[in-house]
Amino acid sequence: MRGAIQAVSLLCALALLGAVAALAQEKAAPPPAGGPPNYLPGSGYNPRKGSSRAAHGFQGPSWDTGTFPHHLVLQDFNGDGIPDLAVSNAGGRSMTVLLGDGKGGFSAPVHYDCGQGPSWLEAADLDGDGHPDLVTANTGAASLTIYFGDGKGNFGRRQELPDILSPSSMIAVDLNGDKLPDLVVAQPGQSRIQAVFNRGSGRMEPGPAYDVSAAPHIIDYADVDGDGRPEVIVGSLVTGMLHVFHANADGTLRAGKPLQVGKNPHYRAYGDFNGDGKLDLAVTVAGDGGAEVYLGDGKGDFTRSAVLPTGISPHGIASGDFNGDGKLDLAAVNRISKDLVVFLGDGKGAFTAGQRLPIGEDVIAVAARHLNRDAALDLILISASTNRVLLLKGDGKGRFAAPGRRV
Ligand SMILES: [Ca+2]
Ligand SMILES: [Ca+2]
Ligand SMILES: [Ca+2]
Ligand SMILES: [Ca+2]
Repeated sequence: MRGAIQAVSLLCALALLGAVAALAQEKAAPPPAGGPPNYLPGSGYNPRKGSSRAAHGFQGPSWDTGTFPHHLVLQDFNGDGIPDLAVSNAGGRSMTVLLGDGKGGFSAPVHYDCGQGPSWLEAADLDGDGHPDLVTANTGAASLTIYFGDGKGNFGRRQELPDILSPSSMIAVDLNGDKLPDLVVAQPGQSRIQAVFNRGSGRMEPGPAYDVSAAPHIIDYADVDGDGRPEVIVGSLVTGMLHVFHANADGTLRAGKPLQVGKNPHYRAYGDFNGDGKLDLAVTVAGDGGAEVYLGDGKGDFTRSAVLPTGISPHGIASGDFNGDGKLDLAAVNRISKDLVVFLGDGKGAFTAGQRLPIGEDVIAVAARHLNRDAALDLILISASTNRVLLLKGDGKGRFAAPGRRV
């Protein structure tokens, strides 16, 4: 277990620094051979002092977060039809909420206190009042913090759920078909995932845990076998396995066939990349400096169709049709080479390298959305070296730039 904790703390989330401290003050190990460290000297990020804005980083619209933003969600919090943004700040004890203005910008950031080291957050209507709520997974505090939204963009009432060990990543998904979103948490310190059931009105109750291989990190869900029920998928940083779990009618999970991918898998993007109506996936493999594309057979099996060189230490990845040809494309961000790279899909499962845009910052996550009124998808990035949200506007032809700058 010690090895797993150390590996996670180095390979992925500075977020897990808090967890490491909490878990008997495990001593930090040197970077593993062949694996990328989380941060490099000169990267601008100092886990002890927080970070400072890089002199030559991203020049464009940005919004401040708390220390070490690690994950973002986009959802409409105030019901105006425009996506809003929430970010978990893993280096401290806060989350940041920004309301979209529909012109590609956001309101002034509002910061909310939560438990120590929130490496993750999710948005879901947990209490069933029709308004999205926010949950942070507090790695250092071994807890979840729930904020109930008022539908106007404010998050007032707060509830703590203690004794959720080392939560590093989390999804909100209805496991048992009662239409109430439940939670599933990845627990790298325990090498397992744990369900947290929604018993109504936002009352959350810890459920069973399921073993996975060492250092599970990013968890999400997708209906990979096409039966209309979600599969829960979690990637192991150490083994490179994507563990797939099928949900039973009562909300318990059963392990399906795992998928072996490359080294240190991080974020995934889902979509039908070859147009056969079956869900496919792309995953960043940080230790290999790439992203891998797997085509689904609609029954839960996947075959690798592409290995895409992204850059050094890719984490975030997003899919969308960036050039308007009706075929899904990919964008990935690299933490150590500090850039964004776009791959254009051919609609058959292959991709060609497109734009490579230097950002000059430790960009850790990315999401693709329509943030203004044009037809082109835009990108939101979070920078862990300057603690801010960055905006890149799409030109609809597959390229991105800071607004006001040439694409
Ligand atoms: Ca909104
Ligand atoms: Ca709600
Ligand atoms: Ca497909
Ligand atoms: Ca396309």
